[in-house]
Amino acid sequence: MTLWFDSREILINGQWRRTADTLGLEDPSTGETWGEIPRGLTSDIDEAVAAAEAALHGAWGRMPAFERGRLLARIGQMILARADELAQIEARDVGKPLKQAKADAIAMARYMEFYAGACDKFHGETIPFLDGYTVYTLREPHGVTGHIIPWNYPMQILGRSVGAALAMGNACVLKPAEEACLTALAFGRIAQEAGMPEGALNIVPGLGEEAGAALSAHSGIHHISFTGSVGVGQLIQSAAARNVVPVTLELGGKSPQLVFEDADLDKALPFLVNAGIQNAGQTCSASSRILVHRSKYAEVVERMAARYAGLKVGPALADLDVGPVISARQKEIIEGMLALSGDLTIAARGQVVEDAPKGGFYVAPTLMADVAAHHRLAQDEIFGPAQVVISFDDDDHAVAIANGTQYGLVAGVWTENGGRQMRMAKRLRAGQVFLNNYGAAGGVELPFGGVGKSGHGREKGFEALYGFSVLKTVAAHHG
Ligand code: TXE
Repeated sequence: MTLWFDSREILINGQWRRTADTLGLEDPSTGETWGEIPRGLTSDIDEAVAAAEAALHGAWGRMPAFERGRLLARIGQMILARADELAQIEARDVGKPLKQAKADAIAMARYMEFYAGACDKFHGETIPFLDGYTVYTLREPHGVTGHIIPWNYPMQILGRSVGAALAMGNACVLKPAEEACLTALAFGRIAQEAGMPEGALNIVPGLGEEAGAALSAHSGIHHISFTGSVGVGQLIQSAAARNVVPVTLELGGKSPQLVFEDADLDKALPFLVNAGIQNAGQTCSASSRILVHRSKYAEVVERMAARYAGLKVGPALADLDVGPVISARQKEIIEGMLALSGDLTIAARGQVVEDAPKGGFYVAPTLMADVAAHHRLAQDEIFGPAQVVISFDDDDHAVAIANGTQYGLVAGVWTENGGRQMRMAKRLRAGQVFLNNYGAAGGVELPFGGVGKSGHGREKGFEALYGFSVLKTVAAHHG
């Protein structure tokens, strides 16, 4: 595959340039290194933050809100026009099946469209106050925002985070993941072609402990948004605390789907399985726990197992059900966790296709049954194509299991009983609850984020604009 841009270049102040050192670019489908990406260092981050600060006082800072909207809309259109090409790049870089990569490209465009329309519609208000005063609020950008994103959904996570931040007039410094940064670099090229003023968007890939740590600890940033592991989220929050800057953390989960005795199983089944194996299970909102009422347990396990047995795993560009996982390290972590399944029933496994390249990072999807709610595999994020099925006796029991992990990102509920739907929506400890669906087709309009160790703050939808702006109160006394 030939890229239309130089993958070794970073974007600072509207200029593309190489870094002192590079990192290898690995193809998860083959395990082969096929190129190089930049290794951003502290000095590059310093420069990017300075460029972003300068942009706030330059053309970007002066750009009217509706012009920002036009710019984001243009970027959205250009992404759509190149969606196939971006999908090819993402599939190769992340290892995700082409169809899923295409959906991600379209979602990135949708974020641009959504936030384009929001730029000039998100504003302050006037507040009735004492006689002789006029009081109003201004919604202002934080200033320089840092964005550290992972490798699992580079386009979607970039879109939701950078899209909302730019919409509010922030100047961004983006540190994509070292495992997959190509579409972020492509986004930078597109944004520039669309007319992004210099310094408004700076992109510096690099290692987490170098470029990422430098960005999160930088005293020149005014907000940081992070999606990734709990451990790194804790580091980011500590770094942000030292500079007293707000932080948005999205840290994954152990999201359940609850299947009650009156569930429409024909409707539920595709969601039960897809939410576990999509993107090889490397999804923050993956539904890795399926909780089933005892009366339906055997049937659900049997029907999920039948689907698992038909799952085909292979190279991203072959566009099968499941691609490889991102890296040899991630494969090792997942297999290490699955090795803990000795006391469980393996209900079914998917198949790695025979002609899958031997060096690729393939993991056979695994469905585990008869799992106790406190088992490690039912408590810890696996971040691979694996699900556990747990039985429950009644509604209270289901809620206790569902809420019984350290996470709280997403929950799905399958029941035809309207009263139970409403009760569950209130009782489940999660940032998003889906009733008789799961994931709502991505839904860029729907606020997203967690409670507990899943993080805090909300991205996506209109709600994100609160997080990426700061309120100023103006009180005028005029007698
Ligand atoms: O994540 P990291 P990893 C979870 C999932 C997975 C585990 C490890 O359970 O198995 O995390 O994945 C940057 N300072 N999720 O190791 O390290 C890094 O460069 C600043 C859940 O890939 O958290 C990358 O850009 N930044 C998840 C980003 O953080 C640092 C998505 C994510 O990497 C840093 C990914 C540091 N010290 C993993 N160290 C989700 N919520 O969707 C790393 N980074």
